[in-house]
Amino acid sequence: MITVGLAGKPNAGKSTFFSAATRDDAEVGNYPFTTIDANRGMAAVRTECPCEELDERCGNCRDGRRYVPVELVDVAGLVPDAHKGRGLGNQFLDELRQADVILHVVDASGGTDEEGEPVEVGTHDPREDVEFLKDELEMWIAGVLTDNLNGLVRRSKTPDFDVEEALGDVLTGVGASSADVRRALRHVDLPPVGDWNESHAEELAGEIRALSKPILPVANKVDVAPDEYVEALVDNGAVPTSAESELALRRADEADVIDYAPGDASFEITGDVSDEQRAGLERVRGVVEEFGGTGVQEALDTAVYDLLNRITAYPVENENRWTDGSGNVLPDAFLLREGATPRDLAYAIHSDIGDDYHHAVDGRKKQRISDETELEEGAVVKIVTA
Ligand SMILES: Nc1nc2c(ncn2[C@@H]2O[C@H](COP(=O)(O)OP(=O)(O)OP(=O)(O)O)[C@@H](O)[C@H]2O)c(=O)[nH]1
Ligand SMILES: [Mg+2]
Repeated sequence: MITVGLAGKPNAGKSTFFSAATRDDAEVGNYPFTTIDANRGMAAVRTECPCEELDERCGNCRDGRRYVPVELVDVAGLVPDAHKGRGLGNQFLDELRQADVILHVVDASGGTDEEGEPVEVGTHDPREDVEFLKDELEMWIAGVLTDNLNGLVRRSKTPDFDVEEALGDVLTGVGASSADVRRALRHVDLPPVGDWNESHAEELAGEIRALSKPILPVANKVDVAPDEYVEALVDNGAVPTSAESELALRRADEADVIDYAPGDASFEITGDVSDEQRAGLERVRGVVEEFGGTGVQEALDTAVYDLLNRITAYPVENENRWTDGSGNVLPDAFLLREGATPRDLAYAIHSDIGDDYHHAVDGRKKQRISDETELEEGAVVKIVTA
């Protein structure tokens, strides 16, 4: 399961985003450090369901919009120098350990200062908030490395020392995989471990951070943010969002007052609403029309499909009807790394199926495909076991 982390300074809207994306109710407040213990819940990324190519809908999507589960973690706000224990300190970093990718929620409205204290909208330039998360993560990882530096140097003198293995052991605490360690070592030009000092540890930490914790900035509160701030953040790759608008739409949809599927660029009022409710929904409509949606779904999709390079693959047992053994159409969807092969899909389903993998059949061509085939987004595949 992919884990997406929500991080950023206090009061930026992380818990609001979390509640909107998961339908869990996390505590929200207009003051710093509302969240102390992390919230965890299930969110989803959205993609086109292959059942649109069939005569009937599969029953596992919403009119062709397929939602594939991912885990979402909303952590306590962090302030500069958190790695030294400021604010709530290091705890949030430990909670980001499992995160495969991080959404950095930035308050684009300029209505909170760098510590998350409310100030007049437009008075704090959010561009100042963008870099510090990366720095804090790097210093956290560098701290783990330097704390273990003496041990590493000592181990490096033993005959069967393996640098990747040793670093992998040290860095499990930050959630770096052995593949991340291997790739990071290839990207940096460092002397043998026996000669490392703190600056070498910091250099490696930068690479490890980039590989194991990619960050997507999210420009939140666009409903009240000055255009200048939003544009500047978007130019820097941020996805504009209004978590509060998304929360309002999801709640109204659950109450059957509107028809809205997360990620849509429009919605329709279908139920009885009071004048006040209607006015609120029309305000949200203004945001949705201006930005092509609330951005919450887009942020999740961009993080998983673009930053983590995932594709969606659908295993089936019947390659003609795209069903499982019980006749369910396209029952499961798996998020695989780009370049994944049918065997990787088999392992994603279950390690036994991976071990017993014999060959695979393409659900569209109805033909056997080679083991080296790189699956594409929306692949429908029958796995045949030995
Ligand atoms: N206008 C506007 N306000 C928002 C939006 N998202 C969140 N807020 C408000 O911003 C304040 C902080 O929201 P939270 O979700 O508690 O922020 P947080 O980042 O989790 O804060 P901490 O837990 O303290 O770190 C609350 O008053 C929210 O209602 C948004 O999209 N637009
Ligand atoms: Mg919070």
